[in-house]
Amino acid sequence: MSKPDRITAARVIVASPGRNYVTVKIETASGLVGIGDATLNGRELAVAAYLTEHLLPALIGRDPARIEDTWQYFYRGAYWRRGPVTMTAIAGIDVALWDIKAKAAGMPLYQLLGGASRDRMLCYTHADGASIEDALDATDAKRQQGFRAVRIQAGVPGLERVYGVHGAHDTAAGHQPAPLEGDWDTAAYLRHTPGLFEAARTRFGPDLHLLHDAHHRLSPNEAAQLGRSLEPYGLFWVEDPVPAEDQTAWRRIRQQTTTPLAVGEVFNSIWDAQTLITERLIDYIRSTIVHAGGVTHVRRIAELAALYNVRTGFHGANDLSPITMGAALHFGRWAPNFGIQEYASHPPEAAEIFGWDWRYEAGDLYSGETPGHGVTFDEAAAARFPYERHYLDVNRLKDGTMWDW
Ligand code: EZ4
Ligand code: CO
Repeated sequence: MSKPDRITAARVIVASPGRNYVTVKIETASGLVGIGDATLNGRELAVAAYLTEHLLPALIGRDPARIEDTWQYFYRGAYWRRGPVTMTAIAGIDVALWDIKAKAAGMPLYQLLGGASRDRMLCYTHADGASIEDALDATDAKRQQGFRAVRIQAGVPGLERVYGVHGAHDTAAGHQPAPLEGDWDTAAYLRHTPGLFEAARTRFGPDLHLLHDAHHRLSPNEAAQLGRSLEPYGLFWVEDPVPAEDQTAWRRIRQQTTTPLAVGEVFNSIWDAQTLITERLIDYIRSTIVHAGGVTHVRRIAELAALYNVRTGFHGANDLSPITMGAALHFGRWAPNFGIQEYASHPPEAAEIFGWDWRYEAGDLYSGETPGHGVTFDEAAAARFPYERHYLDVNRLKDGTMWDW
């Protein structure tokens, strides 16, 4: 066996090309460079500090090929384990190390994972509008771009600022002082939403895959009502109907509706989904590489899911950097239980600091063939886009009660 390589430098770069992205860059003695995404939307600097102060110093001198041991060192080796900050930081390192290993092997990442199960990955994108008509016009525009699966969100009469319709965050330049606030009324939402999907089916016919994100706002019984009321329209899935940490709540939803269910974008560990998967309470697991400990840990989640006939439906909003999309597409190319990949395009300025070889075509995403995960990072260009504090919104009921966003 040849002499092991050695990690000589590791740093974290926070840049805001249209929105904040946290990038881990690792260099080795043999001259290899790997990059990983460690973006945690609205909490970016917490992950950057966790990396800079607590993980990266201990990485120097280690053999980059020992990905599993490095993962265990930072997960099992930590008394305070799990949580979104920790697992996103570990993911940034893990993906950079997979990038290095694949480059050292001269292979695209999917080959290291076990080779292709498919060459294209079905994706879904977002369409939204303040009214049902606007939301359906937006859906039609996506359909004309070739999308075969669309997540539709519409404004609810009487509500001023609804998730998915009115922008996820304030886009004004400079530091945002505090989160924007949305308003919420579950009864109004439950009355309005079936009409949205009835109109979508009427207008677009049976073939278009329709998805919807309830964004954690309902009780289990309300979620069951939503699922039942949408059954006539044959949705691909309803996502996050209830707050995601309450795994046993899903037993009631599952018993009451056949509408397919997806959850997991806020999970950071296999333990968050253990009951959901092993009791077959969901159809799609959405945990993805950046927030759930990297390729090394998400592979465990996907393998467990495969045993129980649960498929992947990875989170792919544009606050996950192009690196995560690159890695996710290699993963999806391999995963035997791949289901669908979320795809929302990145801000145009992101292309000034990231380069990628993955691509969208006619409703599908394709991974590239470049050795590694196929995404590059220009550190000098990143310096032109300094960090700006941005929050995700918060949400309140009409009477002012703090609610789930
Ligand atoms: O709210 O990525 O399905 N997608 C989503 C996203 C999430 C954001 C959080 O950073 O729910 O819009
Ligand atoms: Co979501």
